Amino acid sequence: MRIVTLAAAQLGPIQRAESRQHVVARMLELMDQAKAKGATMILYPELALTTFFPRWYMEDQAEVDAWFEREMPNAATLPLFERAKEYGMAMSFGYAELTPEGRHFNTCILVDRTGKIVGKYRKTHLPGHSEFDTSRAFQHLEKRYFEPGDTGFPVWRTEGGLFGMCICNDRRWPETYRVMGLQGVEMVLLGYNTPSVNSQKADEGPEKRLFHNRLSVQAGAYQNSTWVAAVAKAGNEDGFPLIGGSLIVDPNGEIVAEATTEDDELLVHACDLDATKFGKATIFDFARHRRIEHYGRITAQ
Ligand code: CDT
Repeated sequence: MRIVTLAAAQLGPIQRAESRQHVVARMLELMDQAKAKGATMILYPELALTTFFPRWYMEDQAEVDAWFEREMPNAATLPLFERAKEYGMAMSFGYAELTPEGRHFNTCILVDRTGKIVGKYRKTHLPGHSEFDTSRAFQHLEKRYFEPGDTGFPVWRTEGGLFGMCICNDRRWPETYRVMGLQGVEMVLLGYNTPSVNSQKADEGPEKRLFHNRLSVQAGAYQNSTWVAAVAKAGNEDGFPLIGGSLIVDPNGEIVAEATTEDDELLVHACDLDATKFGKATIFDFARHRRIEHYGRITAQ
């Protein structure tokens, strides 16, 4: 057995006025709980340090850039790195990244138990739109504030296994998991901020959105025989609700832990990475069973 005791650390709402320091204090509280439960790795959501700012329309680039991190770790996040290292706990969280070249990405990192950043992923599938859209009940301006990621979907060998990352909307795309699956991924880590209602379809509410969340994550896990952990930022941010429903899914596609609140909430599960082996050697032995001669359209325009 190769056990990674994973803590999926759901965050409740973060209001627009809430400081990074206050959010980091909440994250540290969850990390303390994770340590007490024997976790060796902790996963936090997409854009974990701030409110989901892409719902706000901004024209002033300085105002936009204030939501971004210019370095990692920085003064606000250093306590996370220090505590995780003290606990010997690996860690992953999402944040808005502003590079020295002035590029903007929706990013997440994987930090090993010694505090070293061993992996960085930049969100590929950016949902939403880039201009103010009067037809929507609320805005989702990821295409305005970020450029599509330039990393692809690598996997990293660390903590005794093969880990991959993706972010929120990426989880709805089978290609996301398959590209990592083809590299032998054993655990996919992802965070999300998903509005509880569809801004363009009033009859699509939280039940349907939670169903699509489970469906995407369970299918990705099963079809690639990998663990997948998906962790929400949940609850009501300044009047805009986000679903909870954080979950850990095993390589059979079965849910082994699921959040019940829309607040800060910790799920802990001992994930055996060796449980990925059976599916990878049988029904999803890609080398034996894939028929790539029929898959060309997937990468054609
Ligand atoms: N953050 C993020 O990617 N949210 C999207 C909302 C889609 S609706 C524009 C998601 O796929 O959950």
